[in-house]
Amino acid sequence: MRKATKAIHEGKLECMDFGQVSVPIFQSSTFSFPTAEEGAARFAGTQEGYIYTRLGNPTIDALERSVAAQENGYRGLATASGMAAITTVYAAFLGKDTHIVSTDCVYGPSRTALETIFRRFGVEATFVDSSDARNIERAIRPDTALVFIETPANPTMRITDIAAAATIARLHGIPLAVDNTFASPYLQRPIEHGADIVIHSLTKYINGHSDVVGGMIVTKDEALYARIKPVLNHLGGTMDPHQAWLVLRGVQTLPLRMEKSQENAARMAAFLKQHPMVTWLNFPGLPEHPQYDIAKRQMDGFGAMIAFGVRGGLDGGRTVMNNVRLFTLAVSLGGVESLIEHPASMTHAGMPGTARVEAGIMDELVRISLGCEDIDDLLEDLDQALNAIRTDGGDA
Ligand code: LCS
Repeated sequence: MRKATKAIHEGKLECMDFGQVSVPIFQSSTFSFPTAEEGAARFAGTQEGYIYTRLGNPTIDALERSVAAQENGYRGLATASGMAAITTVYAAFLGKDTHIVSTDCVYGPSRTALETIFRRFGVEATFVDSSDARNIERAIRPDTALVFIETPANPTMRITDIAAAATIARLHGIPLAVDNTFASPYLQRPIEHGADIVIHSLTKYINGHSDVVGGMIVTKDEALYARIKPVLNHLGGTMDPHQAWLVLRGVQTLPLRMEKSQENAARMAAFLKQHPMVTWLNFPGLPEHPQYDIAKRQMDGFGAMIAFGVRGGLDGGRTVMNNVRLFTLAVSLGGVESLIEHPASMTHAGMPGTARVEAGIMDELVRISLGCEDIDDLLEDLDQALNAIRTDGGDA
């Protein structure tokens, strides 16, 4: 099956067939055993069958199979949130006296969790600009146990060469995990480029309707799955069946939404590029983007996220955010509605200011997530909000 077909048809239930077209919600926390012997056999792993929803559930399984198939991975593990997916992967590979190499401009809490919680458990972290993969190589130490990259990165839109990172990690025998949230499997499948683990915040494009928080871990093979699954089950950051059902509903239109959103983003990037109030623009679909060639090689499209700066710096950005009428001023991304936010004071406010600037997250950076509205309405809205800088904000 091709990817748009997979999005709709993978992950159907193979049991209990009443002819249902949609996957039912198995809103049951526990499952009965026909006999004591069978209950014991299910616990021993010698007999297939559900036990308890934290350990497995048919609705959640359907979503795991859907996303794993779209990523061309072995299997998926659904989690309560994207952060539960990330911290579960950290916990599966990191411990006392181990070290992680991570992209510096990852989603703020992915970095803060390492610098605060995991540091208390004796984990050391080095954050590098992984858009030059040689920086990953230079940061690897004998105790490095995980390489974690995010590409495109939130919010700078820097791109990391997944194949180059995978070659380096493999050479040192270290697993490579990739946060694929910004691209979604429709535009990028890291396992095809040599990654071992793919992580998603399902909250974003995969669900796509700004009504669910969820996450997913997809592994390349059975051994990695077997290593991560007990960690997830014991730490308990698992998904709920109703949550899984909502995401199963959303994922079926991922290809349609992604096509429309990225078409809107390309039009918006061209518009912002020539706007007199815009001082700089980061969008991987522009040939002047520093990693345009890498993005072109490893992605099937450039996505729908744009970062930019405006005349008047932070004050100018504030004016834009306070003057939009159609764009919604809110964090998150990847929904059908277009959003605008300010990373330095919102999503990435937990990072120390110096680390933020080093990672390219300037105070003036404004981030937009393009949704599926009519592009002309979006262009008119941002144009009037940008033009408000002339009278209202900054030094313009
Ligand atoms: N990974 C990336 C790349 C993200 O952008 C986010 C959330 C997460 C992981 C965490 O996922 P969650 O636990 O929220 O499902 N990013 C957000 C953002 O940029 N604004 O609000 C949330």
